[in-house]
Amino acid sequence: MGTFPDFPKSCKSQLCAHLTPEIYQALQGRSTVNGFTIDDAIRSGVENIDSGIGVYAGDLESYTLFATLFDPIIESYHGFRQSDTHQSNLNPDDLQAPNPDPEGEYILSTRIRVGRNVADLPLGPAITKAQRNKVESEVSAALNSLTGSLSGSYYSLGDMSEEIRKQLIEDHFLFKAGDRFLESAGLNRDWPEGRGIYHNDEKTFLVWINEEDQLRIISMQQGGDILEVFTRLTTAISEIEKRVPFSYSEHLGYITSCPTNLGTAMRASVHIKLPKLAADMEAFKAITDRHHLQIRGIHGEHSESEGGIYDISNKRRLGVTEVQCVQDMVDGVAELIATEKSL
Ligand code: ADP
Ligand code: DAR
Repeated sequence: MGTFPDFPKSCKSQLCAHLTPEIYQALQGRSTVNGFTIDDAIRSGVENIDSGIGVYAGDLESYTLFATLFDPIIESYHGFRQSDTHQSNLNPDDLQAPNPDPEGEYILSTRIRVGRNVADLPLGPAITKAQRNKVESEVSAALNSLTGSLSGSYYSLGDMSEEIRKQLIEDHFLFKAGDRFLESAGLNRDWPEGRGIYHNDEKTFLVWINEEDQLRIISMQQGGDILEVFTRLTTAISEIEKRVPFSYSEHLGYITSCPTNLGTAMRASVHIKLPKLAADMEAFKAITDRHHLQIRGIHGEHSESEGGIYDISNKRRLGVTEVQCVQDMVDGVAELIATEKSL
């Protein structure tokens, strides 16, 4: 039987905010069909007191068996109640997205990704090595059967030379080795076995296999033609789903290991240079907050901006559709550029 964690006063995570001794005690001795326990779910936030969230799910069942902890975290982070249902809309025809930077003065590149996990299998924190290798084998075979502009090749991380791996990371195509948050969640187990990347010949369509989720389906290109990036992504998702069943629930949408990605599991981002706004971060953040946008550094989560270039993306993922996620980003970026021009 576990001992209630001794969280320091400095802990600001959703885990610290919502795990009470009563909830923890009531979940002792409970485990999912994959043997995943409440201690497994909270380990990342206990070992990394500076976590923002601090919990990961080991399978779809985690979200119901540990609902007394996950539901208040999901409501606090997403503003999404236990009684709400998620709606999906992946139709590019519903997106109003003229290129906000047709002259290419501000937007360096656009990237839209979704997380997906294979139905009826555990998520990364609880998956076995054999199951993870099966995911790699089945998903890479499905990807290698894609045709036309989506056709390309799969490269497993284990067989990739360090030089190619570094180059792909530098090109922003490949994931880095899992950080300490993922390590504590059990998402880096057996690394790099079972992990890899598929990309089409133009490197505008990529799929990461067995990083934080079992699939990260990515469409990306230089410039600000967000509609073209979204259209390619929705076509790819549809083609892959014909070959691989995704874990989905009416209430939570597409199921992911981290609760922050539930629902659409979509992050639509631009790398954008806004030197004048960067000198007035209060004004910058007022615009991004108004459009539900997040500011990241240019080498991914937990990285810093470089050369006045920022990664701007939608913050909302659950309780909104994919079209709304991208619309948030398009509308926010258009206002950022208009403001930059006016300064
Ligand atoms: P994710 O978006 O998959 O949750 P990260 O924020 O860590 O994860 O980003 C993963 C990689 O994608 C990083 O190398 C980051 O630089 C790159 N990336 C994100 N957005 C863009 C973009 N708009 N253009 C180019 N690269 C991007
Ligand atoms: N670092 C973890 C996860 C936060 C959300 N980002 C993800 N899922 N990549 C935290 O609890 O802060």
